[in-house]
Amino acid sequence: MKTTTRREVLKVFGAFAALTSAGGALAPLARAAQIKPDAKSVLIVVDVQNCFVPGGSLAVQKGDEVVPIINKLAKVFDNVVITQDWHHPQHVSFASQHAGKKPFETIKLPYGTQVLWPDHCVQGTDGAALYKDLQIPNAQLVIRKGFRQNVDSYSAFVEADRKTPTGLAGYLKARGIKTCYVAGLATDFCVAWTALDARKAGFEAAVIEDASRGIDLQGSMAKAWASMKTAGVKRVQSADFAA
Ligand code: VGL
Ligand code: ZN
Repeated sequence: MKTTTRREVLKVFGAFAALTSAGGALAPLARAAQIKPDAKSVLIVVDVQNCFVPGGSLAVQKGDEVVPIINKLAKVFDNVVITQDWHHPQHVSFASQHAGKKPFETIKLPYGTQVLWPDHCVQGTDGAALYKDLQIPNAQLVIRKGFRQNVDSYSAFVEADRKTPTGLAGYLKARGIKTCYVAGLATDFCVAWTALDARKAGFEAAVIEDASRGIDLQGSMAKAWASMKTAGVKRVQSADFAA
């Protein structure tokens, strides 16, 4: 009986690697698998605002790194929607509104557990403005969320009471959109909730991982990716998109 030596196995593996690497014979196949957004796809750019980038009041680590990636991605989409976290000055999600409470602790509200945050994205302030380097002139809608004093909204589709729609699903459906690509800040909060609610509203959904950054509060990053996987949210990279 002929036994396959380690050397032979390595040789075969090496040949396959050469074929599939850039420029190899199979490279065109790999390229064909790339995502080409069409008229039925939308890029949802979540909360790329001053408060969430380094130096902001609720800074997401390396949050600014998503900006050049998103600017480039937005150019290949026919449809781009931008979200803005947009809170009442005494918003219920602010730790400052709850005596004895500190940021990142939780409280119970009528609609469930609420994480308390530092004051951020107060309506009309510089902190709530879109980050200056975000350049998406072709964006067609800016949707603001979390503007009611007593209800938060991580999701761009439904407020934290899980009942009140923002209108985004209706807008996208009326425009014939089938697939939502979600990117921005923060992966484990507003990006994840938006992608999960996109699925609930009947859209295909994917999160562009390297075009997003997370807060990662007590395992929230792993939890978010797990729930997204269960819900059928795809996990893609900016390099998967045809340039
Ligand atoms: C966000 C916490 C509080 C987000 C917004 O954009 O992910 N996180 N408000
Ligand atoms: Zn917020």
